[in-house]
Amino acid sequence: MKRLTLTRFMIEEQRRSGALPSELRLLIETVARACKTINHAIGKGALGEVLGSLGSENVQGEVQKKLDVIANELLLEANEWGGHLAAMASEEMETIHRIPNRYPKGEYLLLFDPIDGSSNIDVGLSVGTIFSVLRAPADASGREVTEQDFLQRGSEQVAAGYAIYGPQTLLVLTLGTGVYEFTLDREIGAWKMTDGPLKIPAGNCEFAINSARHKQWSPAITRYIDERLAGEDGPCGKDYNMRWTASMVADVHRILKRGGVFLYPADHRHANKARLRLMYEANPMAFLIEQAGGSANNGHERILDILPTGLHERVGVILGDREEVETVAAYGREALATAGS
Ligand code: AFP
Repeated sequence: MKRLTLTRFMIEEQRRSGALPSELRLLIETVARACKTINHAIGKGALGEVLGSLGSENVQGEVQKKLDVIANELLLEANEWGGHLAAMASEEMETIHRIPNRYPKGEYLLLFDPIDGSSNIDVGLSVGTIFSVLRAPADASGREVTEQDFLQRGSEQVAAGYAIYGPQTLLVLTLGTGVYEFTLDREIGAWKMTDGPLKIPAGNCEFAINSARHKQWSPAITRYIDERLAGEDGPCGKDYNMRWTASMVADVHRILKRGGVFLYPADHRHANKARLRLMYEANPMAFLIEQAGGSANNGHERILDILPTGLHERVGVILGDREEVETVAAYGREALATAGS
């Protein structure tokens, strides 16, 4: 079966819609090439001396794994000379990375979590790279790009995707016209389309949540999970399954392929305490999920509508099957109405 390569897919998309600028196509090609290099580094494992921690902490106060830093450097080096970008931002860097003056600047902003799920690296579980592309403000071409230029709603994204470094090496991408999956042909190093346009299958009774955090849950989340744990004897009338990989990329990919819902709610006791980062985790995943017919909110507000106040802002995330996500939001509205009455 002849499969489209990523390059041919994007060139044909460019011809079909005329809406895919060459600069954006070349940016995605560059990111995809960097993900191949990251995949190679991860695949070496202990043999490549790339496992374990550095002993340092990142801006999030999280222990940095060697591969967090390696992957971050690979993405910066691959993307800073191409002329597509005005600047980059990463989970691993406190502030933005401007394009050095020795290189031409472009009109896009690239944000990424270089290794998502890094706590899984040393134990051989799937991890990934998440990326998001925004346009730099029109007036930015005549001045230095600032962090403020990145603080755009997720609905402004022009592309988003992730790579998964697992049993297969996958790249899942949206350019705003559907979600497409590419598998790395490791023999020739080409990304080949293996699925798409992806649509989240409805009715899969499967939820992903870290149940150890139940003390953080609001009454609405607790009600939603308790009902699913009650299974066919409870109000759902059917049994549910649970999965938690501690790698958002892996959980989101499972949902895109077979349905279900992912929940990492904000801490109910301290509304500003959440785990996942808005700009380079929640926003790109929300864009992909919505493009595949699903929903993504923070329990009451659509993720892609949130106006960021900081580069590393965190947010509660409920995403996946539209009906399940809406059920959680409805329980939240009911809980608010009850509390207010
Ligand atoms: P790390 O990259 O620090 O491992 O965090 C992964 C993650 O951001 C996301 O991919 C997971 O869904 C979530 O954190 C797992 O959080 P818990 O470790 O609290 O389950």
